[in-house]
Amino acid sequence: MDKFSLKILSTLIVTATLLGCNDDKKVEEDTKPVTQEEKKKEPLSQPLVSAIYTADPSAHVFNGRIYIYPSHDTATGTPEDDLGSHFNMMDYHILSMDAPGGQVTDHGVALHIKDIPWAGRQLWAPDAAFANNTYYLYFPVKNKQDVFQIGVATSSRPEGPFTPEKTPIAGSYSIDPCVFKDDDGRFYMYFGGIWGGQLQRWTNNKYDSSAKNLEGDQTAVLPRMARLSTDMKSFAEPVKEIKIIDKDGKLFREKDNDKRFFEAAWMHKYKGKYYFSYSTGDTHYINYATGDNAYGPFTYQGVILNPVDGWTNHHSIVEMDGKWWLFYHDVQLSGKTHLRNVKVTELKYNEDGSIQTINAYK
Ligand code: FUB
Repeated sequence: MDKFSLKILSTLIVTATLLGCNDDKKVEEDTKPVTQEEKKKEPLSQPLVSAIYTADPSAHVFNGRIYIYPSHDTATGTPEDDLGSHFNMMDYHILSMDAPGGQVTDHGVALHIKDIPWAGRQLWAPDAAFANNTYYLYFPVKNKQDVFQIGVATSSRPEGPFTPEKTPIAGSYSIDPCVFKDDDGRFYMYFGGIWGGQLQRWTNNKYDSSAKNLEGDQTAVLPRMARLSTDMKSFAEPVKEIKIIDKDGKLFREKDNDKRFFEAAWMHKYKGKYYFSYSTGDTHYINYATGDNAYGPFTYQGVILNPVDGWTNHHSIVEMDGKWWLFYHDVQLSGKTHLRNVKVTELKYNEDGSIQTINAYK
């Protein structure tokens, strides 16, 4: 079968699947026709699930199985705006599989916004960790004053259901938590996202609702981090900025928007080095920078993932049985930027520890 016939066949399968999908009934009316340009593109990987829309995949290996903690995109009809109001998610579904390429299980609703007492709207990109014989789900959501904070919920099982704490993590703000366990057993949370993620409104850990997006020569907003207490529900230290520097030791400016941090922090360790990766948002790259300890500074190295279809680019990196995997998303199923689908592909390192850049389309 040639590539074009394959594309038609996969479109038919996807359409048939979506027609059978109860959860996102507005999918059909929201789906745009595939453009001529898209017809030419062959995706590197296929969506892991197609019965629901999923995004922002944070993957972890728990008990020899891969668990994916994604956002659950839904077509709520919320009008699109520059603050991302159309990303109006209400719950989380955890996915799992034996290994990349294996059958994917959707474990159903793991946490719903109605069960989070302090939540207002928009459950965005979550992450998870295991400690104290407990699974912790970390999630950003706007509080009732419309300010993003980060909450935590617990479960005895990696797939949930999760029970949320009654209040957000004290001192937390903005979006996209990534919780990283270092080799000494300490856990750190990396977080933040500018523009709709509100990070530009936080200076010295104080909120200013009138703060504007930065411009031009201004030093770009820096991502944040804090070590977690052993209870995994609080910060053990004040939130700090993380420096991402170029090879000359200089911080990026806002106009360096193909390199500066925007959102979607992820931390992993490879051969003793700390790899801090992130999305550049409006230029749509997943970039990385490396450092010698969990606090940085991190020196910019390059691009992990080139832009994908859709506005957002968001990822996680996980090792299983000696191979490394990049989880990411695009909008293959819907063509709509707020109705995404998670995917996985292998990630490879060069001998010198640099990461081989991935193109999501052949
Ligand atoms: O899914 C909502 C937001 O879009 C995430 O928090 C960002 O990282 C971007 O993917």
